[in-house]
Amino acid sequence: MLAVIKLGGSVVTEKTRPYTLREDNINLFADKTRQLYNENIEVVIVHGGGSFGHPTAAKYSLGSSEFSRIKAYGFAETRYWMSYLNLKIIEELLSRGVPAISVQTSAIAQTRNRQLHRFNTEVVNAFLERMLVPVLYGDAVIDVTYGVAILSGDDIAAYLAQELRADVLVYLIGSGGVYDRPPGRPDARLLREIRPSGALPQTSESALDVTGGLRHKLSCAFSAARSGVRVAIGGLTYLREMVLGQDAPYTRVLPE
Ligand code: IP8
Repeated sequence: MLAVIKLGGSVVTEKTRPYTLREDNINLFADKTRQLYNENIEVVIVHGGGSFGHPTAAKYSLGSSEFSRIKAYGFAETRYWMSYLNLKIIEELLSRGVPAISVQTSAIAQTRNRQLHRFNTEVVNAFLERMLVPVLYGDAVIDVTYGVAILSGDDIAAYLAQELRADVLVYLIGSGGVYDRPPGRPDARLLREIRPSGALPQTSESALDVTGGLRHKLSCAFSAARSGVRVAIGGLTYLREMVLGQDAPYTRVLPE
């Protein structure tokens, strides 16, 4: 069984406090991944930028057109912070005996018009064949139209799930699933199912997000679901249940 897990930036970092890790969640994620790995479930991890990637990319307007010397520096700084965050996650997995291997996204992916254009899936597959756990991330990448762009981990996870014919794609998010209204509100209700033809939930994303937040995540999730991958969106607590398709409080993404 193959699971592609997108580990949301808001799960592993404090989204409102720049460059701050959520170490408790990183540890819990590593514990749960060890359990899956020990049950011979193949895992590919893709993490988001959280308060490491997004503020840096925004500071240098990496998503806008016109490349410049200052953007070159911003590209390098964004890459630095993403590598830093990636290594923190890898460290915890390795210390639990999980053979996690960092895959530098910008070395194997490019965009055109800010859409995924080239991606070396073979290298990810070759790592899987050798019982490794590849850990990729949303990243600053070469864009053949605009010079550079930000490629979201949400796109990478959906793309890989389809290309590798994963059994399941899980989006782990800080709020624990998709709600009918902003999750902080007392009357907010977890949606147990969501489909593209239904109304999109209202969100109140205040933290800086250069890649489009929940709306973008849902469009990636729907495209994977339409291609036949089972897709779930939920919190870290129920990672195992989502991977195995068991009943628990999370959101199932239906193809139509
Ligand atoms: O948080 C964005 O990845 P995401 C990565 O998965 C950067 O959208 C560098 C902001």
